[in-house]
Amino acid sequence: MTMITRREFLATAACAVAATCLRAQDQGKVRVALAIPAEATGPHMPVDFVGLSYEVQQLADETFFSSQNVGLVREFKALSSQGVLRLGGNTSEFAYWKPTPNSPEPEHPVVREVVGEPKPQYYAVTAEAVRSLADFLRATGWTCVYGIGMGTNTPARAAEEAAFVANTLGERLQYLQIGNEVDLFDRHLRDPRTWSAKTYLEEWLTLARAIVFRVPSAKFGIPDVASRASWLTDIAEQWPSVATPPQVTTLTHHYYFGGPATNPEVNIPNLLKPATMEKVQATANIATAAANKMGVRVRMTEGNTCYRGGKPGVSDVFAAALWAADYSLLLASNNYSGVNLHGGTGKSVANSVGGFLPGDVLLKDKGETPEQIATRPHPFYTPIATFGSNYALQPVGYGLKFAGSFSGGSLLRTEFSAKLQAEGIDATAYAAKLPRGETSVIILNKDAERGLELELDFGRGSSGTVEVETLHAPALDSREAHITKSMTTKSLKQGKCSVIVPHASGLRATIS
Ligand code: BDP
Repeated sequence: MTMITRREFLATAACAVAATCLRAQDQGKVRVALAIPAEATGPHMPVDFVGLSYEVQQLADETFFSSQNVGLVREFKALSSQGVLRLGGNTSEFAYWKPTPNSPEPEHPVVREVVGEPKPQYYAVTAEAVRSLADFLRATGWTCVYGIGMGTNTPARAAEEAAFVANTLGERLQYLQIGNEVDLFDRHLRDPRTWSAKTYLEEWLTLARAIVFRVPSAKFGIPDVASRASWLTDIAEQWPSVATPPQVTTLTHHYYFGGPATNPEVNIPNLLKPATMEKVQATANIATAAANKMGVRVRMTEGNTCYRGGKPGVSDVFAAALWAADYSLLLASNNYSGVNLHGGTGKSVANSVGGFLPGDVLLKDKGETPEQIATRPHPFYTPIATFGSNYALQPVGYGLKFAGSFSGGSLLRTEFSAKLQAEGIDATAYAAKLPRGETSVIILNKDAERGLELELDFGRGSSGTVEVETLHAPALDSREAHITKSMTTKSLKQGKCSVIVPHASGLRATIS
């Protein structure tokens, strides 16, 4: 038996009470039996599945990704002991490499200014910032997917930066990316008449080859599109005809459920309804088919609930936790190698979308005072919020963490989600064999009203105790989330146990 502190006891007791209240409010309970398969025939979920995405501009503050920034180090470690930090975003196109304090600023091309896209405000990424990043990665146990600009960069500068980054990050560098959301370059960075997956690939090869010349072992993720998954198909088709191809280990794309904040369609019911995940599945089908053709895996390197910085009341509430857990596990069951949810400081993300966050305007129009608005995380979707020098995991981050408990395991192939939805409840479920051999099931009851009573059948031969952990908050629109371990363990009876998953909550049952 594990000892728990008084504080933990009170938290757990409060949760048990809360869960009872929630159950009392459940409008009818749906009863379903789920038979957990014995064999893990599904994809392996890498230990570093969990990831975060930040703007490259975040590096302009050399003290941010630093081992001295203890609050941020703590939150990264709490989210995952082995995550992946991806640096990219719109601002990556306006970074220039500054190897020494005396290096002059290069000449920059003129680009079109478009509403919603970042203003062409150039800034330096210094050697000091990269050194500090390396220390931060060592302190957190994380690795990095490092974004080099494409929009306004030159092959010579890209190669020089890559060489320094590869050398300084060493094995903490997973791979490089060149260019962010290249499928949108026709808006402001390239000629819309000629820009395509084909012209992109030609340009990419020039930059990647310049990098490989300096860093022969360089690995790449490609193409980091915003939404056109068809570019992955195009690239996979063109790839066999590329002479001496650079080493691509991962196909990458982004995903935002919707946006911007002013869009009324971006709301909790739409975020959580099954049709949202059906669209995610459709994109995953395209992406994984392309990846299989190239013999690589897919990573969703940047995404979240609502683009242009998120929507208050949707991105920063408990609904986002359930969305993040469901989204991550759906991608894991599609053999994705990981998910990077976008966030960072309000300033860096505001700069990435043209200087301000539409969510702020929304709150102001609703009559919130600047003091009230300041209590919100900025950007609204950030998994880890910055409040002065304090950092705090947000609901969306708790959802990612909950899903991340399967990391290192192998998924069991099930039809659970279809079965639950056939019963008319908006719930999904996933199962995995964990690295130490335990079988674990995660049930996400996204339904706003109905509770679930599940009979989990682990098979007649199964015995042992069942540990239960819940993902919960008072309501879908609460600006909080909790992951709580139940104090009591249940025993399997003839391989079975029953659990109740109240509406708007998640539950993880693990047999040891
Ligand atoms: C993506 C950009 C990123 C933005 C984000 C957003 O890559 O820089 O911060 O959207 O709109 O398109 O919130």
